[in-house]
Amino acid sequence: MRYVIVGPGALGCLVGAKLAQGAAAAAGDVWILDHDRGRAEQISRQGLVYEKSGRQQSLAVKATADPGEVGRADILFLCVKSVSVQSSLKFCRPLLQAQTLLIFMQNGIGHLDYRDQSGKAVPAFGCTSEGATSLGPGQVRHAGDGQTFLGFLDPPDNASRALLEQTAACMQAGGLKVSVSEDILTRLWAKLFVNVGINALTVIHDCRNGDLLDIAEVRREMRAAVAEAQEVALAKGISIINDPYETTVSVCRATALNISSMRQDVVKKRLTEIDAINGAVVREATKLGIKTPVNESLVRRIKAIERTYSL
Ligand code: KPL
Repeated sequence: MRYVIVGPGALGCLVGAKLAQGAAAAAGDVWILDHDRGRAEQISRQGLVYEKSGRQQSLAVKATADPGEVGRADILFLCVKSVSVQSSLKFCRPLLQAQTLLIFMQNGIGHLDYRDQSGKAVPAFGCTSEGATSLGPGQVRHAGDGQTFLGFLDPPDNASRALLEQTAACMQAGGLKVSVSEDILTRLWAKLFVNVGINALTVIHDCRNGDLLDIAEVRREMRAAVAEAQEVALAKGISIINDPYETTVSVCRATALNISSMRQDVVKKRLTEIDAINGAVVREATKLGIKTPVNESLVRRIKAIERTYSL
């Protein structure tokens, strides 16, 4: 079984490392496909460096910047940021064969429309509450345990379903908590609530996930942002499985030391996923005639920070 991870950021490295651990037992192979040739060469030499609780481990993977070298992908994890989905799909197009399972792993809901651009591949979606912090090229700190869900938005054929279950089993063998969900849309929204409540606020307050809980005013803003997203979800008929605010607080605690992906983006002066997270809530709310002032304000403040990059 050939697993290909496109985008070796924090999440891509975590998924790659865990698949490499799991695939070793299942005789699969793991490739990293990276548009950055220098980084691909470095990962090829050093492997993926996985750090947990202060201990580092290097996991051998193959890495390249040339899709032709990979040949084929049985399962392709698209771990790039939502802002890069379109260009990455073009980049890895040669690997997307009939029956390739293409798993979108973006935060937010902005990428859901791209499932029509999967070519011959079968689109699936994933979301995770694992805390992962990038430590450098191909290096990741597993900063907090979470749970990962994988699933299809459209009913799959039997072979694709079996492939997704096999993938989940491989990640489990690597030590992640992974389930195949029959209602991934609900899970994607459940993850959206968490990102709505955490990511932008960690940028605005320049803090780790856990620190958000220390200030009453910040907790109030988190609660209000999540409540707006919940109202939109309910109006759209999305099921709510757990209390969104309580879940957000639990994720803050479980990933207390993690630097959120949005804060990692801002530190590196990269465009953030604000449009796919709080921005998506605002867009959906507008269609439904619902007011979302807290999310609008979060979007405005993050965009103002992005504008300072060029100064
Ligand atoms: O998904 C995350 C992110 O940083 O994007 C959380 C769960 C908030 C962990 O940091």
